[in-house]
Amino acid sequence: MRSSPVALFFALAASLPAQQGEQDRLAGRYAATEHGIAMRDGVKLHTIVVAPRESAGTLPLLLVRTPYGARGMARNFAQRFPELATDGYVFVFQDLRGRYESEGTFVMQRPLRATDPSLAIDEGTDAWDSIEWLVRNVPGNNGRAGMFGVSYAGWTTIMAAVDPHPALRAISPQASPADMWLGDDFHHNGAFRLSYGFEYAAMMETDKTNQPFRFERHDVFDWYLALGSLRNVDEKFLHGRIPTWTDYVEHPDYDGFWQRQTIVPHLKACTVPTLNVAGWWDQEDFFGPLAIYEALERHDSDGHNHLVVGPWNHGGWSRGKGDRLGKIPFGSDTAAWYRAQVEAPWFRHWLKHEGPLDLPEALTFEAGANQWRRWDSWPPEGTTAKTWFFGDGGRLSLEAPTTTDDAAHDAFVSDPAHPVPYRQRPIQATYGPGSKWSEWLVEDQRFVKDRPDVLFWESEPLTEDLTIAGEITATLFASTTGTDADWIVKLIDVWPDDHAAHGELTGTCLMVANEVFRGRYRNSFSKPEPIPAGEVVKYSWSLHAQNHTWKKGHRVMVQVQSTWFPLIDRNPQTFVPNIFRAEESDFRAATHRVFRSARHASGVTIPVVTGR
Ligand code: PG9
Repeated sequence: MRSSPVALFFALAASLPAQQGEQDRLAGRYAATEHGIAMRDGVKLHTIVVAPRESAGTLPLLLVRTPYGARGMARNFAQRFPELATDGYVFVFQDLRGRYESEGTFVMQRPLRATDPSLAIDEGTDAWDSIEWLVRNVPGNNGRAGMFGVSYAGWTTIMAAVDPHPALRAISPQASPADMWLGDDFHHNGAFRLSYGFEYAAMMETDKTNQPFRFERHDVFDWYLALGSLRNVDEKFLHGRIPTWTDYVEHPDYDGFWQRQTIVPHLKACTVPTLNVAGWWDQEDFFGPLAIYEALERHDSDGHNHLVVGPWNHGGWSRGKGDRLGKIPFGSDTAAWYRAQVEAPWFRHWLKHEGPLDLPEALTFEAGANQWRRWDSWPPEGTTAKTWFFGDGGRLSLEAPTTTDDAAHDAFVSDPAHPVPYRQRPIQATYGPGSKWSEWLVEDQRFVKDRPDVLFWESEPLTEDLTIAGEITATLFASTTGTDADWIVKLIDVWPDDHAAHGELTGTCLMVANEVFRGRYRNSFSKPEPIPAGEVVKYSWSLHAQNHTWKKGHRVMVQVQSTWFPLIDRNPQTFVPNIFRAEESDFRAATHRVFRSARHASGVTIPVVTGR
C-alpha cells in the first residue's frame, strides 16, 4: 500500500475563518498532511490526516469517510469536534471513491462484495485498506482506530464493521441508513420520497462535488406539481444522466437491487463495540439506526452494542446545544451533553483505555418529561400495549368501538391534483436557502386542520401523564374507490389551550410518530397488487419507536391523510405496474373511507410505560 507523493503540510489555524479564540487555539495545536492512499485495486483515495503537533504519548486514529468533501471537514474539525479534539486524536478525513478529490467511481450506497462474487471492492474494503495504511504509516498512532460519522458517513462506518480491520476497536454509526426502500432516505414502505430522492440524486451525481438542482420556483411544491408524472423527470430534466434516478425508475418494488443494498442481513456479528445514535425527529434516516442496533443486538453476546436516541433532527447531536428543536424546548443542552458525556467517553474508553464507561444498553431522551432514561433492553420490557381507537365525531378513545354497524366510517376525497403539503408552504428546495426541511417533523400540525382531505381524531385532555417507550403501530381498515392508495398516519401530542401556562406552545400539535404505507404493497413488498375497489382492506404498519410523555392536560390526536407532497410522490390511485412510468390520465381522485366499527376497529397501538 502506498501513499502518493503529493503529501503536503498546512497549518490549519491559518485556513480557518476568524472564529472563537478557544477553537482557534485548539485548531492551532494540530497540523494536517494530505495523502493519496492506494486501495487494493490501485485507486487512490484523498485522505487528510490532522494530528496534534505535540503529544505526550501515542494517540488513536479517528476516521471519517465522507462523500461531502474531506477538505471542508478537516478545515473545520475543531469547530465540529471540540470535545474529541480536546481529548486528542489523530483525525483522518477521507473522500469516498469518485467524490471530491478521490479517484475512482462513485456508486450510491455501493453494495457489499458478499452480495455479488464479481465485486472486488466495497466501502468495507476501502475502510480496511485505509486503516491498514494509517496504522503502518501515521507517526505516533497507538495502533487503534475508531470510525464515526453521520448519515452517509455513518453508513460507511457500519460497512467497515461487517468484516473489520483488526485495528478497528470502536465505532459510532450515527443516523446511518440501513434500507433505502423500506424506511430511509429514498422510500418508506415503498412510497417514493420524491423531493429528497430526486434532489439528493441530482446533487450527488451531476458532478464529483455537490451540485444542487436549480429549481426555477422558490416554492418547489408548485414545481413538483407542474412536473406531472415522474416519467417527465428524465424526459424534461435528467435525460438518463443520473444513475440513481434510473435505478429508482427501473426498480420501483423491493427487488434484488434494493435487497442487495440493505446492510441488515450482513450484520451477523458484533465484533467492534458499537455506539448507535439516532434522533427522534430525524427527517432523513431514523429507520436505519434502529434497524442496525436491532440486527447487531441479536449477536451481541459481550454487551458491546448500545443505542442512544435523543430529541434531535438529522445529525442534531453533532452540533449546537440541542436545548430545543423548532419551538419545542427540552429543558437542557441535550446535544452538548451527549457529546461530552457519551461520545467522548465512548472513544476514550475503547481507544485510549481511559475512564470507566457508564453507559446503559439504551439511553433515550423522553421528550415531554424532558429527561434521559436508561434501559436494560430496547425496546424495553414490561410495557403494556394500548390502542387509541378512532370513534365517531372525531373522538379518540382507549375503549374499542362497540358498534356492530360495519359501515361506520369517516371519508375524504383524495385528489392527486390537489395533494396535501407535507409542511407549510412555501416549501424551499431541501437543502436550498431558507429551507425548513431540517425541522419539518416538529412543525405544528394545525396547518392542515382546514383541509377536507385530512381526518382527525382527538382524545379528551389526559388526567395523568402518559409515557410510551418502544414501537408504535397503525392499523387501518380502509377502502378506496380507486385501485391503489397511500395511507399516512400521524400520532400527535396536543398542548392545552391555555396561553397563560403555555405561551407560544398553546394548542401546538407536535408529531410524535408518523409513517406512510403504499397500499399496493400490503401483501408483498416485492409483488405489488391492485387494491380491490370498494372493499374494506386491513393495513398494519410500524410508526417506528418513540419514548415520549404526553403531560397531564395534553390530548392525543391522530391524523390520517393520503398525500404528503412533495415529500412523497403522488399515488395515481389507479393501479399501474410502475408509478415512475404512469400516464397523466392514470392520476384520478378517489374517495377514501376509514372504518371504525367493532369488526373494523382502526387505531394506533402504543407501548405504555406503567408503574413509574
Ligand atoms: N441522508 C443522507 C444520505 C445518506 C446515505 C445515502 C443517501 C443520503 C445524508 O445525510 O448523508
